Amino acid sequence: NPKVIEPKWQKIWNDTKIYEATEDTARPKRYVLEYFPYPSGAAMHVGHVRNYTIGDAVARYSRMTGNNVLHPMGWDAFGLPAENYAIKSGISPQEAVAINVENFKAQLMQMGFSYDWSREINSTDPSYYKWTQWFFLLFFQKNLAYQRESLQWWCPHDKTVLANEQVEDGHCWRCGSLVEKKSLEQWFFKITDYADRLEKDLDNINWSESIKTMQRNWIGRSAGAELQFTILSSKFTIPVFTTRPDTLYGATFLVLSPEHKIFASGELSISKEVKDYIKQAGLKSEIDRMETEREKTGVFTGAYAVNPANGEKIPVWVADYVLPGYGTGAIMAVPAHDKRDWEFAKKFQLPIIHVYDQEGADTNSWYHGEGIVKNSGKYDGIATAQMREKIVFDLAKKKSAKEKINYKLRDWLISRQRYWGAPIPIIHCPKDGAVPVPEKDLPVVLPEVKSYEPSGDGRSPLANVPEFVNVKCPKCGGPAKRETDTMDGFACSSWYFLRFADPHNDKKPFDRELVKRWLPVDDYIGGAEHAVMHLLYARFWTKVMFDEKLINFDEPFKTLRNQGMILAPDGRKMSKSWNNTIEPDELIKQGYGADSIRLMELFIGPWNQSAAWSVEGLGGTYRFLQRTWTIVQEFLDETKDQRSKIKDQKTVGHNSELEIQIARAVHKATKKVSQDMASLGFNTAIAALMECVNELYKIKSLPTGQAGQHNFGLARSVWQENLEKFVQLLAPFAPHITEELWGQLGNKDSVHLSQWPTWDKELIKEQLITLAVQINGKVRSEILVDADIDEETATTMAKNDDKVAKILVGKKIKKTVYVPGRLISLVV
Ligand code: ANZ
Repeated sequence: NPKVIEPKWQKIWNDTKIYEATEDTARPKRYVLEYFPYPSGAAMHVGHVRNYTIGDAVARYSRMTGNNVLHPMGWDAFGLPAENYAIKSGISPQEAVAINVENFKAQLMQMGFSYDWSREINSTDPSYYKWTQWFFLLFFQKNLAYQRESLQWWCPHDKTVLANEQVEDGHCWRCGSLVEKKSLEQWFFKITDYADRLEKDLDNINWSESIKTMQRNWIGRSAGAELQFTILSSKFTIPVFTTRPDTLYGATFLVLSPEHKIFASGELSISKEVKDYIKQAGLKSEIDRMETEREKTGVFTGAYAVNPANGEKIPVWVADYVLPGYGTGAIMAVPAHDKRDWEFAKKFQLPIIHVYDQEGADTNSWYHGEGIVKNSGKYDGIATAQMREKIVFDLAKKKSAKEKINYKLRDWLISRQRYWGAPIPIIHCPKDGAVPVPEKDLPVVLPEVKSYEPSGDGRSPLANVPEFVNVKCPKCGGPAKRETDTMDGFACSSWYFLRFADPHNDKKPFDRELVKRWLPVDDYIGGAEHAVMHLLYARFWTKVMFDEKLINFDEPFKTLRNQGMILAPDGRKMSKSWNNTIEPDELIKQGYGADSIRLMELFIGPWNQSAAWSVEGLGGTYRFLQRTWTIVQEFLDETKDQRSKIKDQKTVGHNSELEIQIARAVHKATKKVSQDMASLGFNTAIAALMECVNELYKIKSLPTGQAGQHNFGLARSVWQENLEKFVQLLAPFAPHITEELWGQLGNKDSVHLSQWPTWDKELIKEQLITLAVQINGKVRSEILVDADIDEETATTMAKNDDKVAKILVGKKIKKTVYVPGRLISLVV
């Protein structure tokens, strides 16, 4: 009865603290981590549970195979939802988070996850965010945090700026509102300084290719050249970034972005038409401007530039398809080989010169790719790839070209004009500028406020708290004002995995030695939705800390495992709005128990693929546990007079066919489960355990000579030993029932701290089975093979069989079908 045994064991585990990572360094360490959750008010559903169940199975298996396991849990609790909830309900975010954490923790507890709760952390606790602020100051001192006025994505609904990563298709990632641009003084982390390493080091980590590709695309490394164009009758030169310097002779005009600094410099006398164009371009979203199908617009600036290759005079235009944030914000336009430039040239009747030939390409249109250079003076006749190197090399001598790597990655905007975040520890002094809060004054604690409503003018609600704002400058002692922006929640989650190694340290963010002992994280388990946010930011912080010698590794997560999603039974994503969520609380109330839910989470399909939840499936895992329970009870019952003797009796070899059969069934399962765990093959491991129980049921009922009796009495100690092993194999998946059975079988210590069973190769090798061999649907022969033979070997053996070989002479096999354990069918 799960309702009885599950809470009982949860309490005992909690009291005896068996899941705490220990100081013992004799065993190898293993750090298993699931993303620390956002404790929202909504209940956890079975989709969330899958993530934790996978992590827990890995942690438990690692523990039983001799590792000192760190498996911690904490709360990523800053952010907009708590604050919006506070605005609506009048409960402070502090209170709302406390309630949600309690609920969430109870939900995790009732699932029996093996967390080391002594290391619980909460990102909104001043003892935690003190160190988030400390890291901010470290970034500031290293010139990796800076403030700049810039046009920012602004969510008019949430009244805050958003990072690039938080704008999806022009909409706020959280509330879905159409975002706008607003010019504000903002804080940035200089992640671009690390772009090359963030890209290169992806090669050294064991992550899925799809996540690596997403990061690579996001970082957007692009190798090319920067070329200098001088503006006629001016001292100004305009650098352009191009990936195709080989097309320089085809550059028939320059295009500047409307935001280009030359327009504000006063170097050019600009017409009203240009001024107006610049003004209206600023109102368009970048997404619109990047839209390739859009009608091109632009205005001639009146200025001319000199092509550095041939000295020709080309016009300078302004157009909004050139973006301010990429490259140099100016391009050389090569209409013959670039679609946007082509459309622009066609519309404004600008010259078009093709500068390479390509087989099959139409010179009445634009084409791209590689070819043989033409119309390019002394370079004619060489390949474009060669041209790229030559032209840059030649122009470099005149200082009008250099090789250049560009990245799409932008600096990370981390300031938020909201209340519920870690305050940025900076004081603005009219005399000294931005002054860091001295370390001894950290944390800068969030003051209690009356209203959490953002002011809407781009300032956080903290700006309305004079006691908070008005301070003395730490440098000169004069009157100064505190920064009122708070940090993006992703700052807190960029280092939490380090804090778990030393969660209560009040002198430092963590002790270097402790971090060295536990990190990097061995298995990081979570969904793919964090690909270009958390997973990129955490890598960046780790590299900064590595450079600061705070830690001895520069990648935080060795192996990343992205689990597949659990869909609702209707095949749709589980969501409150569809009203199709399934919560474990409800299933537990119905009597299924956490163990059968956990089994279902893992048995439902390969761990990294999506699957729809099924109520029947849950019935299946529940029945499997009932059968497991029953067979052990029968055994205990029928041997109750000899319990103490059985437990002490060591089995030496196997003396009867019955003993061999019992042991073989369990050893076979031991091998399968152990091997599957290495590749997270939970579903196949559980299938093997189900099969094993079926076999044990068959074996126990083999005739014993005594009517109505099982044969437990004929092989007591072998039954004892193998039922114990079986219980151990099931323990990582169904921790409660196994703990109970383990105790009933006479063990004093927890099954979860027991040593993972081994298997006897000889014992399972001997097991041979007969496979039927069919040719065109007719059974032609039988072959004797190893029970766990793979398809390829089985097919080869079938073909080599004398009878089969004779029939196959001169025939071609069109198809083979292999039914494991039963037959091989050949179609000729
Ligand atoms: C000349 C040229 C000729 C180009 C040609 C392409 C093809 P990726 O690969 O994405 O890095 N570009 C540069 N800066 C830009 C900006 N701020 N806004 C819009 N476009 C910009 O692309 C680099 C190419 O994108 C550059 O190479 C430039 O056009 C354009 F046959 O220069 B190219």
